[in-house]
Amino acid sequence: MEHPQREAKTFCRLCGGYCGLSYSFDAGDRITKVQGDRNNPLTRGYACVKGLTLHEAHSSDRRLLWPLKRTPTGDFERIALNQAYDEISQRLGAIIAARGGDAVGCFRGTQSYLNPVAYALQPAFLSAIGSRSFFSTMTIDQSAKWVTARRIGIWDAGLDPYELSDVLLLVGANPLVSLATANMAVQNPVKSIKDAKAAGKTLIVIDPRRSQTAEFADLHVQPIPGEDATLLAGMLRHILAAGWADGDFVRQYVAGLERLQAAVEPFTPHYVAQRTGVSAETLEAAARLFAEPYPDRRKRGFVTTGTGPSMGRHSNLSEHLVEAINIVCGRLARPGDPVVNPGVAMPRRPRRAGVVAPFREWESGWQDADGYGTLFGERMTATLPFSIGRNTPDGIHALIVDGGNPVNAIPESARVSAAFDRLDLLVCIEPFLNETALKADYILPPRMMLERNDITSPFLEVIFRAPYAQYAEAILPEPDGAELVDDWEVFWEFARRLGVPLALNGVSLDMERKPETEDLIALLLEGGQVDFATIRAAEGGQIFDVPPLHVEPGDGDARFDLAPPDIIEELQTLRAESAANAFDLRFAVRRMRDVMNTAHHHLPTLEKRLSDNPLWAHPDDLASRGIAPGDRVRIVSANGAIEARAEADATLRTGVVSMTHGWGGGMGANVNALTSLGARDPINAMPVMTGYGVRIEPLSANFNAGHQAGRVEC
Ligand SMILES: Nc1nc2c(c(=O)[nH]1)N[C@H]1C(S)=C(S)[C@@H](COP(=O)(O)OP(=O)(O)OC[C@H]3O[C@@H](n4cnc5c(=O)[nH]c(N)nc54)[C@H](O)[C@@H]3O)O[C@H]1N2
Ligand SMILES: Nc1nc2c(c(=O)[nH]1)N[C@H]1C(S)=C(S)[C@@H](COP(=O)(O)OP(=O)(O)OC[C@H]3O[C@@H](n4cnc5c(=O)[nH]c(N)nc54)[C@H](O)[C@@H]3O)O[C@H]1N2
Ligand code: SF4
Ligand SMILES: [Mo]
Repeated sequence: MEHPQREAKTFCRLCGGYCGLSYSFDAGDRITKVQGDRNNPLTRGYACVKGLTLHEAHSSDRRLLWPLKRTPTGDFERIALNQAYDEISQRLGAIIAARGGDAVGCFRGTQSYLNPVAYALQPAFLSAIGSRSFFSTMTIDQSAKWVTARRIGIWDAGLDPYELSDVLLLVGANPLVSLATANMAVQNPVKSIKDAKAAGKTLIVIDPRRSQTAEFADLHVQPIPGEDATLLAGMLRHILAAGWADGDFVRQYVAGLERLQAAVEPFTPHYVAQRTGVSAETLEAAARLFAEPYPDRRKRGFVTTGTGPSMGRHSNLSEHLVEAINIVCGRLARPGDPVVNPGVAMPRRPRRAGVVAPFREWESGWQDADGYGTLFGERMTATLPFSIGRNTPDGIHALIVDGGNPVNAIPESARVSAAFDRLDLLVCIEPFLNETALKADYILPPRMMLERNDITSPFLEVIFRAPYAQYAEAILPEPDGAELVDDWEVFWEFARRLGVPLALNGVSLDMERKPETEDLIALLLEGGQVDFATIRAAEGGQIFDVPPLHVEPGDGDARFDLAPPDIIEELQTLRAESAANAFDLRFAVRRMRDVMNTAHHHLPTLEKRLSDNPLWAHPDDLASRGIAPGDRVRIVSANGAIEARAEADATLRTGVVSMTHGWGGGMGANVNALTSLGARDPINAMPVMTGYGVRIEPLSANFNAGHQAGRVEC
């Protein structure tokens, strides 16, 4: 037996699971074992295959190891890092001089969210050059939550604490796979959900598919995808009609309930059943389980959502109705409730049981040439393909992409791809030649996570249901001969050359001598509840002993606005529209456990497990079309067509097919060839990625011989 010579603890930062990892190395410093760290107090030994194969990404023979510059012939050639910084800065300077700061944009992809220093410096750099052109994946994800927070108002103390909840209603969220559901314990998802069940929590899941999470549900409601707004309107109607609202709460904190009640009135159980495929009895049962008060005490627990409703039509209306149900049922944290995570790295802040008044920044603030404004300081990602290259003040001419692959990820790939070709300058901070990097003028490959000193993000620490943080030192050396960057350093180098100052956490950075990452992390944590040295010393992560915090009574008389005119109007539109569909099937989004969006599909271990993204369909839907599992099929939407391998999935509702996004860069097919930027929401430009109509056609064996699923444009 080989005895490990070195053990090291770190954590995976691919997703918000933040799984603690434990690495063993032999005497030659080769990795001998990777496992979830059983001693990690929060993640308790869990890690998925993505985390357990992280090191393969670091040593991948596809990894880019030095800066690349596009040549006039379209190839890439190596360029020295400082030369790249000089050239890019010079070009950025010229674009800013000619067109103003807004012409330079930055796109934050998923792999820079959990890199806190880069996360902070991206917007800091943009504001230093006078640009408002900050884009992130949030606005092609669940920005309905942002729209709703602003439109309905925010309860400062948040939803009912998960720990005190009797009932959880999940709409289109699958934390067992995604580890991404707000306000819930998602670390070590199987253990967490079993703990929740053991604690007596009732789980209701609304999902067109019997998802891994729905397997644990007390009630699984299986609607037609894309109809969440209709279903939720029907549920709210039922709750109000049954008298299950929290009258005292509503009287004190709510405006507009009567108008909203009138507007949901036409969503009768019969109408909802016809349109969503959910029977009146099931809708009633779900509403009762969630909302009916106990005889002796208040029922607690909340509705929360994932990408299912946020990617369908009327996504902002769906989210509004979700929050309206929470508000009407009074499912918000009350004075005296514990704040289970008062924070570790961030300053202590009181939580108040009160409303932060609605505020429509997209109407009152800056707007682009199409009338789209900003949300929480960001422009809308699905406007990017329209703004790129145009000669209006909102035009984007240079873009820095950090840890993302927008050419694949933004709907309607053909339009997005053409737009990116119009950029004067595209810079990607990216370790692999993804579809976006292939269009870049410069690619700056980053140190990957196991090569960086890093901390669980202070900005996102609220996701932990305990005052937890972990710091990890780099555990792998950089590959021999590599010339890599720290994501944050790119922004510092540009700012220095452009002669603009950068600030972090209110402190001006030294723009002459480059700071160390450690210094910047320390700066981020200034004012936090636990000092950096203490967090750093707690190897392997710790739940810190911060003084308990409880929700305080609120002050002020702000109210939630349940019935703003645009919501009432959208309910009328929804009710009037025809659910008729030119296609016989509906497409549903879904994620796979083994891959994170577009990243890392080609790693050896993952490639052995998954070679493509299949088209999942109910066995009956395959059989009735003469398709056998394994056959290749063409999937056709109103906007395009792709090919894929059919796979039978009896967990799906019949009439629904499902496929995972993020593929198509050499393996599998990109579902964004099916989607469109045509119909986008007027506030957040959210396109439709679920619930749209498709048909599937068998492909003849002949036609298909030897094909990997490629993208086919219609
Ligand atoms: N049709 C459809 N489209 C969708 C979705 C959908 O459900 N359906 N989902 C949407 C959602 S929710 C999202 S969040 C977006 C995702 O959109 P993006 O964030 O644009 O896509 P990712 O694949 O997550 O991009 C991560 C990139 O980071 C790179 N990377 C890996 N490690 C590092 C690192 O250490 N440093 C840096 N700098 N980069 C690294 C990876 O190689 C990869 O290219 O896609 C959206 N698009
Ligand atoms: N393994 C893994 N984990 C991830 C990611 C990944 O790619 N892989 N991506 C990360 C990212 S970027 C994000 S945003 C989160 C997302 O986190 P989640 O939103 O939890 O993502 P999913 O696991 O796709 O769960 C969405 C569920 O919605 C259902 N659904 C589809 N259409 C509809 C609909 O119209 N209505 C309803 N009610 N349900 C519907 C699907 O069947 C699916 O079970 O996950 C993160 N975590
Ligand atoms: S990708 Fe897997 S291992 Fe990494 S944090 Fe997420 S769940 Fe954990
Ligand atoms: Mo996402």
